[in-house]
Amino acid sequence: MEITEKEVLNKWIEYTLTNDNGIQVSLLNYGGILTKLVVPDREGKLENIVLGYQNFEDYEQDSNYFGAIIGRVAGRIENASFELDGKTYQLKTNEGNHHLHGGESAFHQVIWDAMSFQNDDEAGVKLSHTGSDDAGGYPGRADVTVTYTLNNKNELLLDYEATTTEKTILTLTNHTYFNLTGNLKDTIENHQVSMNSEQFLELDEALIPTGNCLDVAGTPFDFREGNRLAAGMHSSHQQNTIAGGGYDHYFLFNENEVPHISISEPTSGRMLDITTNQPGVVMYTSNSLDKALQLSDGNSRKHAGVCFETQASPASLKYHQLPSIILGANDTYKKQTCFTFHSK
Ligand code: FUC
Repeated sequence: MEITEKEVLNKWIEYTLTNDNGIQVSLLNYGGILTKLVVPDREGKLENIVLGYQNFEDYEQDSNYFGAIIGRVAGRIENASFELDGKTYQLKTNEGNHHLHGGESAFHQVIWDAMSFQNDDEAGVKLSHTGSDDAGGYPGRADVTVTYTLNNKNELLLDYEATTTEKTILTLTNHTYFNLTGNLKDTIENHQVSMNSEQFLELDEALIPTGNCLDVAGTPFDFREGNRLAAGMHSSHQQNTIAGGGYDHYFLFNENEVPHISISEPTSGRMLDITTNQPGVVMYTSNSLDKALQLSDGNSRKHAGVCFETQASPASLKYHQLPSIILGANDTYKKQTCFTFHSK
C-alpha cells in the first residue's frame, strides 16, 4: 500500500492511495471529492473510471457535484421546508423553490480536516468537518467524519459517521460518476446493472418524489435480473422521460440481499459491486450533465457517467413509511458503502 500527497491550487491537498494490485484512488480534502479512480480491465490495463475535471478550479462551482460528499441532506427537500416535532424549519432554496444536496456551501464545498493512515493491507484518509451552529437553517450542529479506505481486496470503503447537538435531519452520500469503459471511451449505455430492488419512488416534473412507491416489475426500472442502462435512456416510460431520458430515481433495497448493486461493462470486462447498510440508492444517469465540460479524459456529454448515491431519502420527511433521515441528539449516524472492483 502507498499513499502520496500533492498540493493543488496552493490551497487543497490531493491524496492518492495505491494498493498492491495497482488500483489508485485520488481524493481532495476539498469536498472530499474523488477525483480519480484507476482500476484494471480484464487485460490488466489500468484506466480511470470516474468523471473529474481537467482543471481543479472547476470543482469550486460545480453544479454536477463530481465525486463529492453530499450533505447534510442528500437529495431534494420539497419547498426547502420540513417539519420536525411540530416545528417548521425553512432552509435556503438553491433549485427553484427547493433545497438540493444540502444547499449552498454544503459539505461538497468545504475544506475538511484530513488525516491519512496506512498499514500493510489498507490505506486511507479520514475527513472531519464540524458544522457551524447556524448551518443554513438546519437544527443542531452536525459533526461529521467520512473515511475513505482502499485495501488489497480491491475494496474502496466509505465510512460515514455523524453526531448532532440537537435533533436534526441528515443523510450523507458520495456523488461519484462512474464510467467503467475506462478513460471515458464511451457513454454508460452498455453498462449492465443488477440491483436488489422491487420498488422505486415516483417523481413529479420537478423531480420531487410524489410519495408513491412503484413496482419495478414490467418497467425499465426492473434490474432484478440485470438490465442495460440503455433500457431507460431510450424508453417512453413517463418516469424516464420526466428524468430527462434515463434514471434519477430512489430505489429501495430488499433487505438482506447482497451485493445490493452489481455493474459490469462488456467491452472492458470491468465490474463493480456495491454493498451498503443504507436502505436505498438514487441512481442518476447524468441526464442533465452539462455538455462539453473539460474533463480529465475528454469532454463531458449526456450519459457520460452513472452515480449510485446510497442514502435514505428526504422524501421520508413527508412520507413517514420511508426509512427516516432523523438523527437524535444522542444518536450516532453510522453508514458504510463498499465498492469492490473486479473483472471478467
Ligand atoms: C443527482 C440528481 C439530480 C441532480 C444532481 C446533479 O443527485 O438527483 O437531479 O441533477 O445529481
